[in-house]
Amino acid sequence: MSEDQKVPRARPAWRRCLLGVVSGLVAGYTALAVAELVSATVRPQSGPVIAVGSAAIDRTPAAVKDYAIRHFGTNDKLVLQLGILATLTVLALLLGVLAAYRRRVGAGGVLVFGVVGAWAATSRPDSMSWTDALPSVVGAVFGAGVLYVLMGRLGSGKPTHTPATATQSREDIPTAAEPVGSAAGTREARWDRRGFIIAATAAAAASTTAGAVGRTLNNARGENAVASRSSLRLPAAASVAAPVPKRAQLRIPGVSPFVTANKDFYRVDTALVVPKVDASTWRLRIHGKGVTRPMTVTFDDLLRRELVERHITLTCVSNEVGGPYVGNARWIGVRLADLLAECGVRPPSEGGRADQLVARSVDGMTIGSPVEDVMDGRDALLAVGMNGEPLPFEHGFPVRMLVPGLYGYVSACKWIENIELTTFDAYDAYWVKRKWARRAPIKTQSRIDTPKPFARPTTGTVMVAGVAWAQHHGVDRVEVRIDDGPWQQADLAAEDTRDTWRQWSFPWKATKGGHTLAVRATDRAGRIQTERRTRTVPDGASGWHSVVVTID
Ligand SMILES: Nc1nc2c(c(=O)[nH]1)N[C@H]1C(S)=C(S)[C@@H](COP(=O)(O)O)O[C@H]1N2
Ligand SMILES: [Mo]
Repeated sequence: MSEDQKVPRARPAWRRCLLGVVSGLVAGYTALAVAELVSATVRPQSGPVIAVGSAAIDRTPAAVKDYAIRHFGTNDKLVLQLGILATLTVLALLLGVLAAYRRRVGAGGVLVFGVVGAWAATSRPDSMSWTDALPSVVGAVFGAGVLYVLMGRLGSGKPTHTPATATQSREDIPTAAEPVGSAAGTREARWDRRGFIIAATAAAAASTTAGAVGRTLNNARGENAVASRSSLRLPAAASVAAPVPKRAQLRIPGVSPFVTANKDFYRVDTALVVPKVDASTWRLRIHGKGVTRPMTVTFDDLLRRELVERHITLTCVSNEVGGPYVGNARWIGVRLADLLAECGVRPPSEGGRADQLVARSVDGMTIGSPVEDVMDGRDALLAVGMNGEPLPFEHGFPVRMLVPGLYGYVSACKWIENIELTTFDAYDAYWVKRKWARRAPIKTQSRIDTPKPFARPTTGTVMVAGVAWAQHHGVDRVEVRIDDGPWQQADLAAEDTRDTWRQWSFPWKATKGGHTLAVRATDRAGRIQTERRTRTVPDGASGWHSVVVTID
């Protein structure tokens, strides 16, 4: 028998594939929307995209993370989430096509992704409960259900010329809802176009509503935290920061301001969702080796203590030579060394048993600092304020740590909730497990802020200016070199403290043509910033910053 005789309306394969694609996308959309809604009742971090994204961040090798930070900067997280969404879209579409031919297998595939999401969510360090699995699982069940139902509207995918082979699965038997093909004897059900469109539209519309409600609830979730921050009035510091010397701030356009505004302060962390911690329920526990009197403090306890105010320049180990991940702020907080001493902690130099202080944040980050540095008299702080306001959520509200002279990843734990005294031998913190150094004092560095690379100033005097830092040592000298000429001394702005950066400037009698400007700093111990270029991994970039300009 010939085919045209048997099957008047043989459906072309491409159309079946297309309907599979559409179904896969609707099913994937449903799964994510339902997951969003469920995550709002569990916690925002339990959603599959966030959970898988966070798991990916944790598993990213140092070199890749470094690459991501270098190329996407603070947008690295957005890029990651978009990448996950793009991957899920492709997978949904493939599962849809698969389902068009193997309905159960396709739907089962959606469930597998639910399991992956659930596993990622429950294995997060900040996951406290199996309920973190729910968004992925419930989302996947709905997604699989939608795919299964939509495929039911397609009818059989089996070749049309096998009327008598009897190998069809049960799915091929047309149901009442599926109009049977007009040709007698064929098992090919005509597809239920109307039913498909209705089901797909209904699923998409319901998902949009569910997703929007989930989003709204998730966004409203931090309400208590937001209220606890906006109602907060920080008490005045008992020990105020010495006023910044007038001459610490040069009047040169293009140079980084001495104090970095909160909105301009760089942000580096692994949090895909910024933790919103309610200050009124926040607690910090201090315990561990050599702690004879473990302590738990509330936020009010901290505010009742003597508050100190200091300018401290924070730097990220991921900052490239000439890079932007450095900022200076006026912090207010309590002296961490005092708290530790009250707990009975002694530094190793005085016989203390713990040489490492491990700070842990509410999102499971661990940051290890040398106890010796924290207790050697420098202004290591549990900070509660930044530039005259409570810490912004992005910068660690309600409390973060800061230790002048140490890169952020070994000192500056945001959203801190736990401090454990231990040893470097006994425990490796988060970044150390990922190939970064155990100990990482900030390297002496200098940066040319102006002129910008490839700028084209005109002849005459060009102001070359920037910042230099050598936290907790202090910057004593900055020199500039034009092309292969001699190093020439730059003018240093007044020093605030040795824990802050220093602006510098150099009036350059510029001549026509292309020039390379380089800068180097010398710290108070007389150490000249090394020319030797190193990568940021494992303990911070070194080398000289240089800028190429053309004078017209
Ligand atoms: N909880 C938490 N704290 C963290 C981090 C993080 O990922 N999570 N990153 C650290 C790093 S690498 C740096 S450089 C500083 C950056 O602080 P900022 O974002 O306020 O500039 O925070 C540190 N504290
Ligand atoms: Mo960092």
